[in-house]
Amino acid sequence: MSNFDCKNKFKPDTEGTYIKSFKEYQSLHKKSIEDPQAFWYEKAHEFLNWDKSFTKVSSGNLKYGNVKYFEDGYLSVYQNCVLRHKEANPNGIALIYEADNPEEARSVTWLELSQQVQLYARVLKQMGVKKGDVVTIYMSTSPEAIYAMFACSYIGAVHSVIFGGFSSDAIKARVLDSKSEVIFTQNFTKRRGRTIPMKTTINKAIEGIDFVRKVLVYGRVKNIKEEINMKPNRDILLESLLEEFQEGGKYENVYANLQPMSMNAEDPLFLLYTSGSTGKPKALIHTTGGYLLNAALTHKTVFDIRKGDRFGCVADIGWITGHTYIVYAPMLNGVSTVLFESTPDYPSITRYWEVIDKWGLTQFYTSPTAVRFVMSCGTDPLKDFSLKSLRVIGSVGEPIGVEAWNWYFKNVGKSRCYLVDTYWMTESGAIMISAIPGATTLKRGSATLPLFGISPQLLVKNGGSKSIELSMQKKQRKFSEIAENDQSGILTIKGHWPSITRTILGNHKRYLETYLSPYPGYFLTGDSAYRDMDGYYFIKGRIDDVINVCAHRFGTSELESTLTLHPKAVEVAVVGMPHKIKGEAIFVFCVLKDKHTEEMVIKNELKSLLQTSISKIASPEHIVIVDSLPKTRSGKIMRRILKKIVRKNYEVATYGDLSTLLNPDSVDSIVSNVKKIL
Ligand code: 6R9
Repeated sequence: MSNFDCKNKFKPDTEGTYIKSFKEYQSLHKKSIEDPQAFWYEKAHEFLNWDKSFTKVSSGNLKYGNVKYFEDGYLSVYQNCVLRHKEANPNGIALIYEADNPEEARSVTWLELSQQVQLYARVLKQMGVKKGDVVTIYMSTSPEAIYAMFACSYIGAVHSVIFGGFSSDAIKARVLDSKSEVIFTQNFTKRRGRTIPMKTTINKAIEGIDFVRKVLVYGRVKNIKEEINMKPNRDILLESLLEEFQEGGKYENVYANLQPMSMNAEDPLFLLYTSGSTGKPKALIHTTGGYLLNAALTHKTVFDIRKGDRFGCVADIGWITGHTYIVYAPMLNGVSTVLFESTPDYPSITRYWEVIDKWGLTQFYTSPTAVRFVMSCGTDPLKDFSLKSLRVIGSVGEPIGVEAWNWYFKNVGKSRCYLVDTYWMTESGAIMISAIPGATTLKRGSATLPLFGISPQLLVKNGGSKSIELSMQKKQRKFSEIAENDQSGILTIKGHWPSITRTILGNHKRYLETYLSPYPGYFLTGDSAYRDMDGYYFIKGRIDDVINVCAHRFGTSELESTLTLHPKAVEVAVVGMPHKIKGEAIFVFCVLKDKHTEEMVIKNELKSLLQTSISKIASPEHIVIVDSLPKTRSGKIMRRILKKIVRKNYEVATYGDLSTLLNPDSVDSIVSNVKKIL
């Protein structure tokens, strides 16, 4: 852990921050764990407007997975996310749309947002969508997708947003699983200037699925001749339908008085598919009250949200990060939110910095993979941008190695902004571990400390002599909590919090088995972590990402962050391969900044970097230089594909669910590179 011993003495601007000091954080966190009923009662009234208040804060437990929050309370999502801000500030900017082409950028006021959501809701109503029905949204990150999302909760429907880049097979699996009868999509999308079909992808996905009754198609790309094959009676152009509900339209007065649905706090708000390491993707369900409350509270706390802020999360809405921190949290907190449809290098590598300066963004939130990418282009692209409006910059999705942390902090945060490394997951609904501006002293590479209601515990199987052995029933796995600091273990969360996912759609057994049964009383995150002497958490990566070489355990993220310290390495993935003598050996895949670099030289340098920085035992067996790594749309390297390849399994068909894979082409080229050496 020698990489991580730097304590950053950064002094925050405490004026105006939500949490004013470390002491305040500590006492509030203590209260949230020791007296959750009082803590959440207070926050639920501070952040949300209730149509009918609740009498009970929470009930249920992790044993049965029957946790409920605010179960007899009722609230309207539309009132909380849209209406109250429209009434207070109708002409203020709600949405900032940075379309793929910067010239198509536009903003949407709270008034416009409210009008559009109502129109979309009337359309859904007209289509016969009822409370609890699942509506699929397959659209790019755009205002229209947001209207569709809010229109769902307006009438009590549950949305299932699918990443705009997913293939027809991925969509098919999700539509079949969720039995969604109505789909929002668009004719085409734009990505890096190219026109990409969406409607025809949907056509293929739902071929033969008779229960899909309606496909509502937004004409995202205008004046285009290419055929999108509208099926009569099923497919409808959204704009023409919306017109009929507007003034002078055929349905002007139909549903004109449609009121937003008052939802029970435990009613599902949305489902979101996430893939596990095996098996088919699972739909995690998030509820209305608990999810919204923790979205708003974590956003306010972690990003130091103040009135008039312009929040820039450049994720895709199809990821949980998009749901919580592009859509729900900023809208609940009444600040402008950015919808970024493009990529960091289109039309040029200055795109992020242009967007920040153009709109005066106060927060910027992205993934380590994006940071590493802009880092690989050097600091020159930043030179014409002041970025002075920024106060907080954030990272999410994977461990951000020390190198990327330093670069981001210095060049984007100008050593003046707070850098929050936010640790959480689809299942948690909201950030679980993160620094808080104004309160937490930063440490490079650490997500730092738990947020309210989160009680992280490091567990060790079979118990350690110094730890308290927990009383366990027979047959259950024996484990103990690691009480000491300066230790690593399996990262779990003790007990529950308002935004914990309640179940997997149609498979509560799988939910219990995956998250709750392995360590009764604890939620299993699937990650391992190190807790340092000060109680700070360093996420080491997924538990399945540990490589055991000669009985020495190395976390892939530890190896990878060391390798990316090499100035010529843009991105690195490390997996273990079976080895006769060592048990497992280290296999490195590396993407280089400059393709013309002498490969032998760099391979030797990477090798000695691991030997000197970590251990001689960590010397890699093989290093392969590749053009790109297989990744999910949220930027996570799909190591399980690499693991299969280094085991000489070259049959792509046996790689399991690849629906979340962004760049399938990378796989073929890696296979042919690996075949040459194995
Ligand atoms: C929000 C999101 C969850 C997994 C999680 C962990 C990894 C997320 C991280 C991080 C280290 C961070 N992860 N944030 N690892 N530091 N700040 O990413 O959700 O797509 O469900 O992924 O991502 O491994 O278990 P999701």
